[in-house]
Amino acid sequence: HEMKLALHHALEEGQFELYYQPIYRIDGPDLAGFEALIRWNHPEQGLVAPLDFIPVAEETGLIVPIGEWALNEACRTAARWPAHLRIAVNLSVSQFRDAGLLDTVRRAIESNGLAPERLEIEITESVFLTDVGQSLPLLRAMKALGLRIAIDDFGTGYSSLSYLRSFAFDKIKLDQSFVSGIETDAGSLAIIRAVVGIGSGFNATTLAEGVETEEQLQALRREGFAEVQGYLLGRPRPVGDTEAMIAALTDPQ
Ligand code: G
Ligand code: G
Ligand code: MN
Ligand code: NA
Repeated sequence: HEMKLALHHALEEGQFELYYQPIYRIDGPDLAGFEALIRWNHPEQGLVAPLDFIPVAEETGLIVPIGEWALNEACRTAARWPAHLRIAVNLSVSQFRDAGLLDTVRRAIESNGLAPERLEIEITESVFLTDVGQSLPLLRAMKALGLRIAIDDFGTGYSSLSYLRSFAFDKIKLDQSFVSGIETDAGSLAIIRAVVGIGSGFNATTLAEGVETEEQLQALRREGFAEVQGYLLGRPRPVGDTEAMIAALTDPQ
């Protein structure tokens, strides 16, 4: 249909762009890296958010070439940053049905000369709802390449916790809905504490998403979260702004 043609055209015409949102270690706070978030520069509609086109890309299979572009662009960009900065890239569950995914990931790091431990793959827990027989070996193969694997939007999916035993995630990204309730809602605080326990028990880094206030940041620090991301610390920005920010941090003047 129309949207499929438009997305195909967008890829050929270079209308996709990556924005980068900073991720901080909560102590310091020190910059740990960035999450790459795709945008579509539509010639008439302007900047289109991923929720308005990623679902169609998934249904039509175009997520495979679009995802390959995003992965390569993120690795190409991060390869010129200081080596202590990581790059996180989101993968849709539907990308795990593509037999070429592992080769795509390997090519993205090798052709851009990015040290594999600098790349973090973000995947939601729904990857464990379907096709576990295919996605689990793929996750393990990616880890064997030296990449880090993060579970995204943690706590919002439909799967049970049992998948945590079947794969050693490097990071747990707690969904922002729990962060927004941290001061007002005893249930959110209880979940935040439980996730700190899960992270320490599974040796996974804990990251809280959607941090918007100083009070939330302080509560997360007090509860022992390791990393934070959110509008309080920095919004997703284009590559030029992102690299100006990196330069200002690393350049003594
Ligand atoms: O940036 P927000 O920026 O609106 O992102 C919305 C959603 O889009 C998030 O759930 C994120 O995981 C997803 N997303 C952003 N960039 C990409 C991408 O490059 N590939 C895939 N598959 N999903 C992405
Ligand atoms: O699903 P994923 O976590 O990959 O997507 C992150 C989404 O959250 C993106 O759309 C991003 O723009 C958005 N986001 C990042 N920080 C904040 C924040 O502090 N508040 C809100 N409301 N959204 C945020
Ligand atoms: Mn994400
Ligand atoms: Na998320």
